[in-house]
Amino acid sequence: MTDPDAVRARHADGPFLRACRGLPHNTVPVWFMRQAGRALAEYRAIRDDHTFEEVVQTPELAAEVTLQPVRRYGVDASILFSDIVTPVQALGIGVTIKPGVGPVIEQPFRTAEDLDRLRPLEAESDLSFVMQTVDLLVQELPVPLIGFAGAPFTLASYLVEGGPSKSYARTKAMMFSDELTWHRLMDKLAGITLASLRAQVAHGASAVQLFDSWAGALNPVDYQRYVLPHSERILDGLSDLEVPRIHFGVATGELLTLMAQAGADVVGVDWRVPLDEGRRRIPDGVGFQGNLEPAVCLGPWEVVEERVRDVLDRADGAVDHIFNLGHGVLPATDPAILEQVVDLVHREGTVRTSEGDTSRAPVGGDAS
Ligand code: 1CP
Repeated sequence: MTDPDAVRARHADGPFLRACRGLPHNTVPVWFMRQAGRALAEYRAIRDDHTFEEVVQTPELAAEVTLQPVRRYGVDASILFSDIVTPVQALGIGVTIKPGVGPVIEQPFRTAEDLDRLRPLEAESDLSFVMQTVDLLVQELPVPLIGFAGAPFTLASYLVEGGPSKSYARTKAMMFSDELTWHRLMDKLAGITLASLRAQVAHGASAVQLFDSWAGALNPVDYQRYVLPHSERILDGLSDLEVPRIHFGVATGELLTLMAQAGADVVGVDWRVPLDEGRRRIPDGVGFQGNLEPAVCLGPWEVVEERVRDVLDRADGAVDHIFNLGHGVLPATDPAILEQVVDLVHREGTVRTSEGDTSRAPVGGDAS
């Protein structure tokens, strides 16, 4: 295993980690949520011969798929190829990733007794294939690796609904009708997520992203009561590791302030919120990431170009802005468009370095 601190030191001066820490840098960093898999023909070629689970559980394949978008797009950060349900799958909860659907749970969680099926995660052994993937990646990656995990609410939504959902009715039914069981479930999931993220960092991930993809289904009052304490426990539980913590969810315009308060160093802004408005909702000292609408990338380049410029204008050269989509890459996206987006952001994105307006306290580590 490569020394994880040496790996992080190697990447510390790159624009992605400097932006996460609010430190001056020359180019606006850019990466894309769901950049691995999805749109790339080279990913589909691997998937023609292997199931999703086989790719995730074979370190050489998972590392290759993680590297593909770095080679193709020239992004400033990579994200581990895995899934938010991988840890619970490793604990023996029957989960299948169905092509075109997403995670499907064999026996959904509906009662207090179901919680007995979730034991604590021993990340080194339960997720040994993930740790081996991280070990391989940090040796060869030219850019920092972002580790990730699902936040408790989003994981609970899959376990309780049994698969993807639009209304989260069963999840909310448990939340409102059996608060004790709800908090016990969230507590167990928070422990699993924290163990997974800490292990990814121990193996050399330079930053982590906590995906609370479906938290936007909640209003701020319910988010604060039923979700925030658990996500806060995870983010707080990572603070001693001194890696930037990114916190993102879809349609979370009304939750941005709370998601920052949960302990994030950077908050991901969904595409529905104008980025300047999103930034106003995020407290000073916390960076922001986003937020080109993914579907715009299905349009002609002239439209994409105009929207990329709009995102850059709204970010206003902030030293703590990381360019990204406002949710994941859509499968039908032409990779050539994403390549052009990266070029445009690197060419035209400017970072203001004047004091006062954008500088902020660094996140742990070497602040020099
Ligand atoms: O580049 C990357 O991001 C690749 C690694 C990755 C990540 C970070 C995958 C591979 N999944 C995820 C996170 C993930 N998985 C999230 C959070 C990000 C988001 O909001 O998009 C979520 C909600 C999931 C759950 C999931 N897994 C879905 C969504 C289902 C739904 O409810 O709408 C799907 C389709 C999957 C399967 C999956 N995971 C990853 C890929 C490439 C795929 C497609 C599977 C295939 O190739 O057949």
